[in-house]
Amino acid sequence: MKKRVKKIFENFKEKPDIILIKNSSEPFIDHNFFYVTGLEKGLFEGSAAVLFPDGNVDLIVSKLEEGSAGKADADVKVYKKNEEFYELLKDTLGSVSVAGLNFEGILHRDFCKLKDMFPKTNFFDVSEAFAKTRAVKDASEINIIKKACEIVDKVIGKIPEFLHEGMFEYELAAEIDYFMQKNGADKSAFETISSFGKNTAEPHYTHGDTKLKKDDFLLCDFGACYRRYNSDITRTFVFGKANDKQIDMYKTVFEAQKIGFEKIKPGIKAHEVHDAVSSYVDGTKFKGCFIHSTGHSLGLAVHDGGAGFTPDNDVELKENMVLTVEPGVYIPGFGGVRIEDDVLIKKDGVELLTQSSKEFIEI
Ligand SMILES: [Mn+2]
Repeated sequence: MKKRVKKIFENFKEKPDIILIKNSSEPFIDHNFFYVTGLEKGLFEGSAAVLFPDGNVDLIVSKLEEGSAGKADADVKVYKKNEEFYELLKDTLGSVSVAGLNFEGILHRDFCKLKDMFPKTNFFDVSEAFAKTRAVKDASEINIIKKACEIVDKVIGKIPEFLHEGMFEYELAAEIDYFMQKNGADKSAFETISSFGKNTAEPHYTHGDTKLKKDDFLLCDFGACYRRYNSDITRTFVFGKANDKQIDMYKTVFEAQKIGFEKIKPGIKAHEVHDAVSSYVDGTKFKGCFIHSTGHSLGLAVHDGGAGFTPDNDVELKENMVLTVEPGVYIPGFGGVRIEDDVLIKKDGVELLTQSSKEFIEI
């Protein structure tokens, strides 16, 4: 993990003396804490990691995390009472003059406390350096993400068995979540989307008590969280016989995704992928029906920052970035189609990490 810490410091023109990662209580736990420690188990509420330019890491953790923290390649300091935490932090930071903080991860209350405690220290935001470093995955991260993708592929294969006429959306969501864990996921990466009929036209609908009817669309969008890394997949089906409009929508999205895959390569800008995909959809009868961005970076967070395929993202694509490619077409009151896969950027294109079939639509 020392390599990762050094890489973060390399992403600055003017380096800070140290970087401090400070966790609060769930859900305000910084993913970067796990990025720099590689720790897979433990909650680490109220913990801190202090990073040094030579790659060394000091951890300050509560007594109840002492065992878990011991697995990290770091110097571990343990506190029992809150005041002890701040004493240990003072010892570790000493009189640093420039300290980096993740402004996207620290509570404002904690920031104020730090400013009071260290009035001579200049704190600045290092969130971009973290995002930039984390966007390019190392070999161990790629292996873990591949496993998270294998899990969702297995579940997609099971979906036809789960379905029966009249079932509720929440029942399908429960089956998906259960089978992810049964196949090794630690948990769902996010609240599973399982939508039927016209609900499929709402991209971020989760699930409710709509019943599955014959010839309706059904859309499943879910991910597995495995050893803290996430996968994310979407498939859309018709339960029964697809009509011409449904087939047209599906073919358009299928083609749009292919255009995205073909466009992706190191050296181009992230928005170019989105531009290619959205202009294709806008050249069909479904103009204006693709209402979100083409994809996002994937990693410790489901929306990992850094390299998303959004209309305004100028970030240059690099080898070993992992992103989703997920075009969609949505018609309010009728339904929507989205197809999503996870890709690894290689020297001359993409490797598909999720490999579930999408040739079929009727189930
Ligand atoms: Mn996604």
